[in-house]
Amino acid sequence: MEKKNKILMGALAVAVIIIALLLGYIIGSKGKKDDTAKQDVTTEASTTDEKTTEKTSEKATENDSEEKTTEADKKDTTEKAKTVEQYACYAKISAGDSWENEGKTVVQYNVDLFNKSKSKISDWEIQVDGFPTDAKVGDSWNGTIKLKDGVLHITAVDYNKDIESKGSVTGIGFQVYFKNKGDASSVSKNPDVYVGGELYTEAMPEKEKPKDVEPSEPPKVEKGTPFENHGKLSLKGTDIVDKNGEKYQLKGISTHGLAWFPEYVNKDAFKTLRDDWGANIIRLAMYTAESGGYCTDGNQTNLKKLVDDGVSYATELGMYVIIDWHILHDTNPLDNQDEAELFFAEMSQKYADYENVIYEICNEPNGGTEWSDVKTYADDIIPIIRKNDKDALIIVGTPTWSQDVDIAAKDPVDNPENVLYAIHFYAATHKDNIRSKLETAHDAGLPIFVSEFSICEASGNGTIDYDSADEWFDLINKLNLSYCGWNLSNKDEASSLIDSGCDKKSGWSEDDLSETGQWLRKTIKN
Ligand code: IDC
Repeated sequence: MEKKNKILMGALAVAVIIIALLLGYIIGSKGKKDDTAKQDVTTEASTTDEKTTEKTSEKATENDSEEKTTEADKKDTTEKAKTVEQYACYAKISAGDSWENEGKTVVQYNVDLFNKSKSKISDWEIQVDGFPTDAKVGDSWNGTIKLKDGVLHITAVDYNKDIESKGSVTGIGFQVYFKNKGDASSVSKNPDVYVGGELYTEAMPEKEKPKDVEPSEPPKVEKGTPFENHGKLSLKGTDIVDKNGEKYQLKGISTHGLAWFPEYVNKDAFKTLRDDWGANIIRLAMYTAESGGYCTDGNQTNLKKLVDDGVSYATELGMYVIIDWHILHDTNPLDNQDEAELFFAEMSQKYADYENVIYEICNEPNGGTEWSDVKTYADDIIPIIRKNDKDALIIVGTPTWSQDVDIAAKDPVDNPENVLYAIHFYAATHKDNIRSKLETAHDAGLPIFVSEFSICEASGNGTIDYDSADEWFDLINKLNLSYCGWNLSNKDEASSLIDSGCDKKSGWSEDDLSETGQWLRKTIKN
């Protein structure tokens, strides 16, 4: 009897241990899975396995809450989008126009592919899932499009097979015919990118943190200067107003590329522009992608020193000053967004206590860059500046070399306080059609800044059109717009303000100025 009991007890103990071990295993592996999912969202996934886990868990969430598009769902999508962007190579898809045709719903899509990795890629393929199996592809451009079993495959056409490091293929477009209205809603917003047949999973290096810089103490401001009289500026409707709430107009000059004409960043030059021309603002144009650009082969330390010097001189002279992130060849501000984030974090920390500094966050988006991309960029950069500088004026560039203010007016940035939008014109090229964009946007209540213009052709050279220039200025003055004329240099081109035969770096006489220079001086003075 005794022995039997002992055996029974022993068996029971073994069973308890086995159950405990099993439970432990189940709990443990569940915990592990949750951790992986969490990690996928917050840090870069580095192996194919991790990405698969992430996809499965995402699909599960999608199915669970099919009907409810709650805040949580939205968050889930943005978090996924972030994860996708952490891959060195990623694609973005956006649905554009949609219409009915022969009983089908046609949706037009745009896809952009970015290669942020350190190497050139070729043999790429983008896959987008979630298409109904009965959907059909219509017209397409800039890509070879195939739809098979609900997955859309995009491969290169002959001219866009190779994508350089930091390069992109933008403007891939196609139309899809859906049998039922609403079928398009299942299309994935996060395409997968394959390179050489492999899912591209090379992780981006972790984002660099902005350098902590000491806020600079503003220098003493000269008496009787524009800044002393008008102080901190802000927006009231579409108008810039001064510290007393009175309408104010900024009138001034843009430097040429800081890297190319650094000698004009000197205090006497700015003083001449203030005292002899009547300018109250200087724009410091720092190219990001041309030769010597901040994000290409430029010396960042030297460029930042030029910005610093420019800001100091302008501030001592009681002038306002724009720090211009001069994108041009880098057509889409998203291309160098990481650098822009670091730059504006640093600048806004440094100049947090200056009340005369204005930030222009992307000179001229172009090359088909859509407003939605510029807005995405602006909605990321503006909060970075605002963290340090709560109320400085900020200027946002607009598509088509800062002409499409009418498009921006339909969908302004998320935090519009003290934000203006750039319109740029070159009077001999841009006439009524751009002026009417300006009026449309202004009528819609959009605050606008003419942060760059000249009176010659869009090349910055060619003939001057004084009549068109007059029409522009009638409108500028009627709408109380602020402006900066391009460019402070003696380069042999029509837009340069100093005559190409003049070597003086300040104290110019009328004869030292180019035709454009003479015109602009007169215009500002009046
Ligand atoms: C031009 C300069 C020219 C320089 C060129 C570089 O005038 O000397 O070689 O850039 O690409 C803009 C741009 C501005 C251009 C200017 C004239 O913002 O950088 O400057 N322009 O082409 N938009 C419309 C015209």
